[in-house]
Amino acid sequence: TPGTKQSESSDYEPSLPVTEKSNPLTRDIDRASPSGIVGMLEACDAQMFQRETGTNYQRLFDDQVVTTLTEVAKRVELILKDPQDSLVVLSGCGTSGRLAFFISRFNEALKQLNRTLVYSYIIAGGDRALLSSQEAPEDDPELGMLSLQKVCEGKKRVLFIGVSCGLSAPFVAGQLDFCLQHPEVYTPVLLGFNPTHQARDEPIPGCTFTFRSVAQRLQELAQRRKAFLINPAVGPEAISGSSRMKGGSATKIVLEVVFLLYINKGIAASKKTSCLLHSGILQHMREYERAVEMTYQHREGIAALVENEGGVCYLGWGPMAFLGLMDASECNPTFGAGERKKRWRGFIRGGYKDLNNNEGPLSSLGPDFCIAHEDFLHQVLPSLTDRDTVLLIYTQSDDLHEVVNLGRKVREKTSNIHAVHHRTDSVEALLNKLCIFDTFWQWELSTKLVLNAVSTGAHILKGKIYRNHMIDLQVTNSKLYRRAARLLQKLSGQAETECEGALLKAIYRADKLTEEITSCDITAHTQVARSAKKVVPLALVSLLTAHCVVALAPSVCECVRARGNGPCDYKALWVLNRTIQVSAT
Ligand code: S6P
Repeated sequence: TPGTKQSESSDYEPSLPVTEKSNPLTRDIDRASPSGIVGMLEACDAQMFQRETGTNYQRLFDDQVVTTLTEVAKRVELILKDPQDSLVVLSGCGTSGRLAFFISRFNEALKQLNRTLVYSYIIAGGDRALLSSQEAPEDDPELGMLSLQKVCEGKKRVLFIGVSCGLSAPFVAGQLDFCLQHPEVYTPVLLGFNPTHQARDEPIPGCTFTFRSVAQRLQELAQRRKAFLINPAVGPEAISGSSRMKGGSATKIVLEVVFLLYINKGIAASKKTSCLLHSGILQHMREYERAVEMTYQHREGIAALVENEGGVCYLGWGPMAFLGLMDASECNPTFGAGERKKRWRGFIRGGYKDLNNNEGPLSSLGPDFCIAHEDFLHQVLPSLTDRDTVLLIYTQSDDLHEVVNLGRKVREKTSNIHAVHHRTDSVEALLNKLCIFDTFWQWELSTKLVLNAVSTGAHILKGKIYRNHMIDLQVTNSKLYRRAARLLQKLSGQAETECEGALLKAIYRADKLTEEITSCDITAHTQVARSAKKVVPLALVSLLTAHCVVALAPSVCECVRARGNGPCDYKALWVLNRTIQVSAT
């Protein structure tokens, strides 16, 4: 089975796919100091490159994975050689879709080489999902299929790369199924980080296939190189299920090592043998590994950024700025971070002109979609205080006068201003612009890791995480609904039916489960959950405190801790709830 070796005897939480397991390395991350948090994230990220683990899952550096990447690289080359009527389409939901967009910027590199642009992206929910959480379209396979059809209209050869870290998104399954039905045009590639047998097998309403059945069909075709499966395990996420972290980083690494083969110094891959391609891929992967190591050499600097109280703004220049927009947009669904004054926001120098997205300016959708530095100056700067943090993100290629000018304006309002700055001292890299490409991709990865660490760490310190689980997740699609139900079971120790019942009561704000509620399907539940707040905390507290006065706990983690591992400490919970009620009023 691609993705797995023979035995998994030493596996833990065997019923869960790798991407949903809780990572033993971060079990106490909620109690760690800022520096301790960053240290744990470092250990987790290092797992991406681990050659040998006790679990026997296929890994990034495994021969079979690198060979598949080599084959995919050859398909990319065919398209680059004959770009008329051809396309490489990258697609995904949430973070995977944002990375599809980000990586499709390889077009910029092709532009510099005077080559025809071949990369295109699809994100579930359209471009607004680049900047905000749109979790529902993830469940819609037909939408996936239709959007693929639209992008590929008139094309004769398409290399479709569907990214779903958990091998779970119906949106991507619909697209892959469509590719399998039209092999004369489409070569499907599936990228994710679970072995095939752990792909999601839940029925998809209105479909005859599940994600797993699609993955299995791909696997059969992969033997004849008519489809490709890239699914190494990179270890469980630092925060369970948060695939924006390692899943996102590994997506970036895997796709870039393939695409880089044709950019680097303009060497045509056709002149390279399979063996050279193979070693080129390995070499790039090692460079990314080194970039990760070098990033965490700044552990204390990153840790200092983790301690922030108010709002956080990322002000970025160049492509790197999108990483700020991406990280900020992910805080809301991941941690339930929504309070206006404590918002995470990202800004890019020239706004939509610099973003260069398919649908153009989206500012009319509301203030959260105003993303230019100008917008920051008008909307945010006037009310900025010392409690707020501003992080400048730039490289040596950006206009340093501009950086300094904006930095000065911010400094008048808050002393909490910091920078992620990349530069190279290599003369060769400075002289040869093509050479700098490698460095750029690694700078981007490094920036992504820093921002992920800052936002994840800050929310841990704010009490949004219990052990390594996000408690206040939004239950806005079927994957998150299932994850929430599982989490309730794990933390309350109660039976599946009780937990799902408590979840539904919290979604519908109901004392009893009526037939009207229980007869609805998950899609309907998640639609209602979209406008309900603190669903999981409420369900959990109600499961834990049968007779307590229950408030909507701002830090439900304290409630769970009060319970400890033994019987519920009702007195502690009651006192805690009183405190919460008093502080709330
Ligand atoms: C995860 C993030 C989500 C996922 C999305 C797609 O941290 O909040 O938006 O990216 O659910 O997941 P997957 O497994 O299909 O890549």
